[in-house]
Amino acid sequence: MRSRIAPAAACGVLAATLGTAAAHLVAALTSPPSSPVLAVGSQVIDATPTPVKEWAVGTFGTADKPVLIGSVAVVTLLLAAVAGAVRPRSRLLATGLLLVLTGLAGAAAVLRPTADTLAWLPALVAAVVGVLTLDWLVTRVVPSEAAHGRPDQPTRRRLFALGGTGAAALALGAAGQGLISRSRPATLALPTPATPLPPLAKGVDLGKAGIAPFVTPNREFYRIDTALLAPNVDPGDWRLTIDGDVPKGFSLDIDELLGLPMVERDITLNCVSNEVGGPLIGNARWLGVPTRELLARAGLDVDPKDPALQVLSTSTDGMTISTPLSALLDDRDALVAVGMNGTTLPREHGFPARLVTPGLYGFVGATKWLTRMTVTRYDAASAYWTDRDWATDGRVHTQARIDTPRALRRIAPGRTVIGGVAWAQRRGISKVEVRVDDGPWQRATLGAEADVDCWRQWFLPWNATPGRHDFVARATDGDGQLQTQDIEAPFPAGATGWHRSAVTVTD
Ligand SMILES: Nc1nc2c(c(=O)[nH]1)N[C@H]1C(S)=C(S)[C@@H](COP(=O)(O)O)O[C@H]1N2
Ligand SMILES: [Mo]
Repeated sequence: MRSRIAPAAACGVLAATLGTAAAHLVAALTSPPSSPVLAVGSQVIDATPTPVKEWAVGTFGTADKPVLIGSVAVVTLLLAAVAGAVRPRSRLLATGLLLVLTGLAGAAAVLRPTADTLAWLPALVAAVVGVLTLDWLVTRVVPSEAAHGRPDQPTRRRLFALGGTGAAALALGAAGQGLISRSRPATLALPTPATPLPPLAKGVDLGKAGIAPFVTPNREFYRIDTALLAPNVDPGDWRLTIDGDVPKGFSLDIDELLGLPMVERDITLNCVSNEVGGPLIGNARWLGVPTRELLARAGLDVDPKDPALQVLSTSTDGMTISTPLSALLDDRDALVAVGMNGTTLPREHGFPARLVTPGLYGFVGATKWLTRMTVTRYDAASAYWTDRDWATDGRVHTQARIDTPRALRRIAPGRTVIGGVAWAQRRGISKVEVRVDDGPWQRATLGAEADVDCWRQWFLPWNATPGRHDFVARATDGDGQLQTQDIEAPFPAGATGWHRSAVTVTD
């Protein structure tokens, strides 16, 4: 009896894998987010309690998504193994278990905020393929009980059935994934800005090795969002709607948006989940239309400073983000951006259009794949992160980060620099100080200021002597306010505290 359980469990795992792979391919052709993998993964993301999510982002960073999908896969395959293991005893029980699993995947897909009419189809495919494959595999692979009198397949045939199923799953899954991840070629011709920015002053980038470059290349720009699959928006189908408590709501297609006067702005964007010293920050030159202009066109006639008012923005993947209305109306030039460092927005960063709001963390001002901006009251509608207890006031805290020497590295003795970046969007940076070991605070040299909304590079020449050394850096903002030493975790309003680092100098 014992010898039947392992092969039967293997049949369960392979049947579920083939079913899931077939469903992934069907989803790629009909409704990609409804793939069982993506739909279940997205539901898990939305249902994950904030502390667990923070732990995952803190521990795995941008790899949080592969880790999530891997965990969901492990749980699913364990249950599939159970379904396989009981199959020789009870076909009803095994089939029932597979139907429950695929039924949950179907429910996950249908309940997504962006579900379309075919959302149920991939799960149905998974169910049919999974059940039929399990039936087929079990008769070929699992030794029969003597009473049944069926001659067993030779081992070679059994392995062939299992291997063939695995190979078919791999092929279908890879085909589906290939189709899903293939981006539409960006066919947007970016307009030239009506108000261009001059090229960056040379002094903004000090050119010191190891310090984050002043302009973050698009491919290195951090990516944070809840989308397992970055939406692949067809600009031809895309519209931006401005509505809510405005007299003249309107909507624009992509050509109309691109036809509006565009401005360029250098803005540093960072994530509220960034730990002190963390990597979730980047600086880019954005091209877009000031939100102020779009809201004015809607005939907005409210007190522009009323703190009870928000713009609830919505993305094509169903994300909702609350931004204070005042931040989208004042002179900071929050943008509906279509360009990033001279190209259209990369798919991962919100193609074809996103919000960028200087001075606010991304979760309250940087909606990607933007499609709707609704003027409303904070007490009338709540956004995704608000529902998960994050702060509504997402103003960026002043921070200095030590980029070089890299923490915990061994370096050679001699003349080097301690350096990094510091930011306090809207206020600017006036000073960065560094303390080595128990020495005095020393004032670092700053890169030129491009804009109060951009980070500044800084460095301090340092003669590295053998031994272990500790560094602390702290910034003072443009209003003369020293960065707080109080240590706060990212949740709920952004991390604070001074960045500390250490290296060992060896001779
Ligand atoms: N549609 C959508 N937009 C989003 C998010 C999201 O999850 N979905 N995350 C926000 C958060 S938390 C941040 S920090 C920024 C990150 O933008 P980036 O990935 O381009 O760096 O996007 C914001 N916009
Ligand atoms: Mo974020």
